[in-house]
Amino acid sequence: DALRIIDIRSKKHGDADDTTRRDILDGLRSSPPMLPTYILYDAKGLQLFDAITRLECYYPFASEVSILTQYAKDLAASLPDNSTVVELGCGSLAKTRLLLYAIEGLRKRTTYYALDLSSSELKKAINGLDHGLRYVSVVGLHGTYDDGRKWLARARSKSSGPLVVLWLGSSIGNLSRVEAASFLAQFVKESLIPGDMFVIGIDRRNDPDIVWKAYNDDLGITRKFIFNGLSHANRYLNQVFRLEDWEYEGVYHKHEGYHEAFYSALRDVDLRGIVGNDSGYLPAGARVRVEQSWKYSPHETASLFDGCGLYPLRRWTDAAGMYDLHLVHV
Ligand code: AVJ
Repeated sequence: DALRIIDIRSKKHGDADDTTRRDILDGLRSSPPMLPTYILYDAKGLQLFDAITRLECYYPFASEVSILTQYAKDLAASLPDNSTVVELGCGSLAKTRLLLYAIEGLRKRTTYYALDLSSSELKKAINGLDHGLRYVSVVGLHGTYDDGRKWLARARSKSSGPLVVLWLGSSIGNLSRVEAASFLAQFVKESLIPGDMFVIGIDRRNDPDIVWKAYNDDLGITRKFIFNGLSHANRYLNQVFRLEDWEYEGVYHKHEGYHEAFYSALRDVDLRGIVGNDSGYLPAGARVRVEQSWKYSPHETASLFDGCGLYPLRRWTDAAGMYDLHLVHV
């Protein structure tokens, strides 16, 4: 079987680079200053994230793996026959393969579309699947979430089979609660029809110390992952960030329920030349946010789904009760 990867990017090459550059500058000009979270996910970033998932302290991954290990068959059985499954941000496919082989085991004809930002990592991930899949056909989609949503809206109008959107890893946590609700609502409105489903992994509001440790490991892998974002940003900004001017700082806001990752300036940093105004002057101690990881109580999850027209069908939880995999439908 030839490896199929479809390039669905709306912006390519130079245009995509211009957008990234503009997103970075807009972020630095805003107050408080920030960098776009997607800057963390170049090929190197995906590899470092993969290293994070092997850390014992990064429990969301282990929890989701344990849920899929135990319940993949149950989940596969809950999916319709002849469905099209589209995964947002498939990464290394380490977790998804558990579901794909469960679907295969039940002999349910399924087309699986793996969407990700890095085509090289996508190729590796798909190649890494064994060739034992006969009922499940695998196709890569190279693009952003937005590209994926638009592609899905077009696919939806062409096919009448059921669609299942797979969004694992509590990646929904990288959006604020309001953004998460409108992201899901936009999918429901533009790309899905009644009967279509979402499978979403969501991390709970766990013990604050445990959450903090998940993002502040002793080996410094998370630090490397976050710092790689600065190196990635540097490729768009003529190397303006000197890595030695910055430190990684992770803060868990327990009342609001989110972890926040910052670059914190170790000394005064002057980026006015590139930012174009005074907001480019970052005094020692200034923080540039790059990521938020929001956590959900069962009540918050229920109102998230309720608010965007998604109805809960099933929920699978790990033994420690820290993480849920939700099956919801439109
Ligand atoms: C894969 C986006 C869900 O926010 O928990 C892990 C990324 N960042 N450690 C998360 C991440 C730092 C992760 N997501």
